[in-house]
Amino acid sequence: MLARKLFSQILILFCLAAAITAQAQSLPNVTILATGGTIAGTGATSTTTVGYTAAKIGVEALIDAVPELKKVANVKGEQVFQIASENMNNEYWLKLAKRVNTLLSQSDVDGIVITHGTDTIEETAYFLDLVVKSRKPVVIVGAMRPSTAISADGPINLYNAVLLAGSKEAVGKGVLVTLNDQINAAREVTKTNTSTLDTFKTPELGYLGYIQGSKPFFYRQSTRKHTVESQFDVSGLDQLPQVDIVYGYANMNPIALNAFVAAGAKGIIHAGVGDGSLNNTVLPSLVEARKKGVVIVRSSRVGQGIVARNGEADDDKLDFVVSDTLNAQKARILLMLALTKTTDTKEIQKIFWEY
Ligand code: DAS
Repeated sequence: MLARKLFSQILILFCLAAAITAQAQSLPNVTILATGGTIAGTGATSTTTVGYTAAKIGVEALIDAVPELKKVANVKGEQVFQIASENMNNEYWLKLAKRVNTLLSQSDVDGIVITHGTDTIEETAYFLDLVVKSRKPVVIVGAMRPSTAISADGPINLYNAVLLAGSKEAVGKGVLVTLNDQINAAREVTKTNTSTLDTFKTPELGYLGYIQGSKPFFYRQSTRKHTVESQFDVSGLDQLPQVDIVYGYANMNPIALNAFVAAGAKGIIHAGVGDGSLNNTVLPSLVEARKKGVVIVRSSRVGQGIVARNGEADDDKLDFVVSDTLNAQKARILLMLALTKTTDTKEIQKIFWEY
């Protein structure tokens, strides 16, 4: 009698184990790479939504705070670094990109989520969009409220990011940014509000899609080169060329520009007024910089629209490049990577029209 009871208990345990294994095998394997930011932030009280400290909570605590993750993926966590993302730099980018590519080359990794501060999410996303060597989903996620706040947005954003990174719909779409149930493309996404939950938008060109009821919905995709179509490879790099940004405004002067060039900048992004217009006070310094071999890219501080080649300046004569629709911070990223390949301005202009 006892033996029969024991046998049936063992059988039940075996069936349970088999069911759990089957469920785990049916779920995608998603690795969460944590880098800091508000999503890992803590405030003094539950109503502290400004003046909190970013980058305090580790990846395991972020995962433990959302037990629902286990329903949508087999999740592993790694703390790559722990910073407020205003402190992001090229060294962190290279470290992150190399780790992403190593993990994505493994057959037991189906997708990656990167938790990140919101201040430079759009830059990290675009950098990775240009250097990730896989079609597998890479989803970057942040939060606008710290984890300790009432209605913190981090947990639901992380849940959405993990289900998106494990979805077949996200395969081949390039690096994605998701917060607030919205899905944005890395190339065009930008932070549009200093503090609201819906801050990440793709003004004019629009979201790629939404996440609703634990399911991603796509309505368009980027037409520019990214990930496996990209010629850029950081595997052998331990630094990136210095490229700086000069901001255009009324009554501008060339002091900052001259300082960047003197400090050894290999490229300058000029975030001009309007359609990338150049103030007469800085044009001579730009010409001088170009003569020294510094590559000049005309972008715009406006943020939307195409910077027309030979529109507000004779780019053919000046041997300048135009940024197409890339804002200054994204143009800087593309120029840095382009300079790892060539200093030929005709080649670089082609790159700005392809990526
Ligand atoms: N300082 C911001 C950052 O780390 C906090 C955030 O919004 O994530 O980008």
